[in-house]
Amino acid sequence: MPWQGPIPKGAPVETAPPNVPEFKPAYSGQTRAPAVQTKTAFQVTTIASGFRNPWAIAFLPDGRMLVTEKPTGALYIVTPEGEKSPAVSGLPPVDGRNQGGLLDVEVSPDHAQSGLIYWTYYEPREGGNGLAVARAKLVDGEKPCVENVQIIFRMMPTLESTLHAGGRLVFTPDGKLFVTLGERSVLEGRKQARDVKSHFGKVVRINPDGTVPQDNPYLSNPEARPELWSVGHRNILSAALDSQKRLWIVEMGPRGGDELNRPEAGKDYGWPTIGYGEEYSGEPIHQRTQAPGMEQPVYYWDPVISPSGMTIYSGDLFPEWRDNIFIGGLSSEALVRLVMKDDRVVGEERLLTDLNARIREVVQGPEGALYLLTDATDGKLLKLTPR
Ligand SMILES: [Ca+2]
Repeated sequence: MPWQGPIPKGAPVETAPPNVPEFKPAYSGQTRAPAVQTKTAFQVTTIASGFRNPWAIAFLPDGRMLVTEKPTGALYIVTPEGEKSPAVSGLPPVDGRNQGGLLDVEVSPDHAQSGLIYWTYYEPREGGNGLAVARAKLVDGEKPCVENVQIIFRMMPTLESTLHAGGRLVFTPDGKLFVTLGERSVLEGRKQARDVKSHFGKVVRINPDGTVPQDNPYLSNPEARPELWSVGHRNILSAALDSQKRLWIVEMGPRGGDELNRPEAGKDYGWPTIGYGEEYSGEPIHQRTQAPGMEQPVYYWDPVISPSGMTIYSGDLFPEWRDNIFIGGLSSEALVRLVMKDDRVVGEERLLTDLNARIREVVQGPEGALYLLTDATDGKLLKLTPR
């Protein structure tokens, strides 16, 4: 349970009525934190455009960026000035329907020596599909390619769905790799979100070569998938480490019920048994919002923001933003900013609403600027700097 002290009062940024007014927060400040406003003047610069529904950005050590395109499965190298390489060749084919495709990309912490990059994608399989994590050596040049592609993790079981893949990758300073996994949306997948025999609706933790860390929390349960870190999630499209190197995630909820969580080893986050939303039809999903043995979200949104992408700011360009959580908003068409105190949300802001753009990704660049992707058939790579 997070800190229970008094939180500041004030009108929230959200003014629309909730979809599920009968669900009440478990504690004061769990939703609709007071609105706050950034004081630093800033500007938004378009670095590059023409990306077909881009999904993720990762920085190479020399300051260039890797950018993924979801439906096409294309990976590009983009200079800070916006010059785009030809698509990197050698990636395995993706199932690019709907929410599938090429998703996250990360640069290995030892990239300067190994040349390795990691990515997630919806993998076409015999009898269905599923999320996969691959790594390979990036070979630069006029026609960039990847060499020695290895699939290091496969979400199991195989099932047919073009929805809720999850797919964010986060390296930790102790040399592990977190992968966030969705529950596939279809009923058969949703039923497995709290089932330790399935990868659906989980955070998993692996070594960068795909092997299982020997201190993973479910290893003593012979029925459990050994990669599991936490269970009971819906669709995790946002994940980042804070200054203490702890993992935070945001889950895409149903109608109402997007959740900010800080997943801890071996804990159950309750989906689909508890939550704060309802079916898109208006039918109930949950009888209740709390249950023994299941964790409460740190914060939730109803109506939803539709989260995708996340960074916890640690740069020098915007001192007032340090340790704030930034989340891309799809349906909310905003960059959502959360001000934190002792692991509670004490302020919320919606930035960039004048762009009228779905924000898919937000990462901090090496110089402390924020870099964003808009989700559109002509998606843009944007940079946010002080004016
Ligand atoms: Ca939950």
